[in-house]
Amino acid sequence: MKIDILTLFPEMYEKVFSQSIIKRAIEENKVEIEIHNFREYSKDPHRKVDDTPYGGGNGMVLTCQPIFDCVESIKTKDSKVILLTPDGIPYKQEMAYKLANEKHLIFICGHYEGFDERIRSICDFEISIGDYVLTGGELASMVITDSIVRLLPGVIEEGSHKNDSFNNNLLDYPTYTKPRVFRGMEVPEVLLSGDHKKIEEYRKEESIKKTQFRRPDLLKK
Ligand code: 6GU
Repeated sequence: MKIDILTLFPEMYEKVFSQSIIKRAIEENKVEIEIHNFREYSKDPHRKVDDTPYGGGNGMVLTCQPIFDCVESIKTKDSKVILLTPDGIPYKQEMAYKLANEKHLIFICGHYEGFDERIRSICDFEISIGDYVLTGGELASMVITDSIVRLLPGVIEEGSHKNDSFNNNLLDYPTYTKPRVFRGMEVPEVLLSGDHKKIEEYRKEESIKKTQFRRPDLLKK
């Protein structure tokens, strides 16, 4: 998979994508991630990328030209162009699975007060990562990229995401490791029993109980 990210703040990505599982996925060519500073595409003599809004109002608005030219220079027939905005479709694990099946994703990070409405015309869809407002799409693009890359074949053990929270609309069951007793807190007996059928039943029950208690909204789906 190839992921291109259009941003005015490329340095934000350096540390995030050079650690741990994402770093390894890149090194093993499971994913290629390229960060583009769309300011470099600006035809303005001062490399301007924003301007004041028609009709008045606060702040600056990202202009069409640099973003259109940047997208057009990297887009192919296999690309999905995604705008990151609080107005977008709420991002869920289900969408992470769908995006993980694409060949090429292009993320556009808005910033400042907003972007020219006509930028939406070059996008296949728009995503929001939650009901709050960020200063820009950069953090959202990192969150979404992380959630997709871990699902790509061979990046982490298949079993580790088979039981992820949100699969089947259930939260994760509790897990324990050594020691058996820590500060008086014991590992549930069933997990030491070696009875795999019983363990599976216990985990399923705990998953359902936890979801009922913490996220009853998930069970209604
Ligand atoms: Cl994708 N962008 C911005 N700027 N704010 C957000 C968001 C995205 N998702 C939630 N809030």
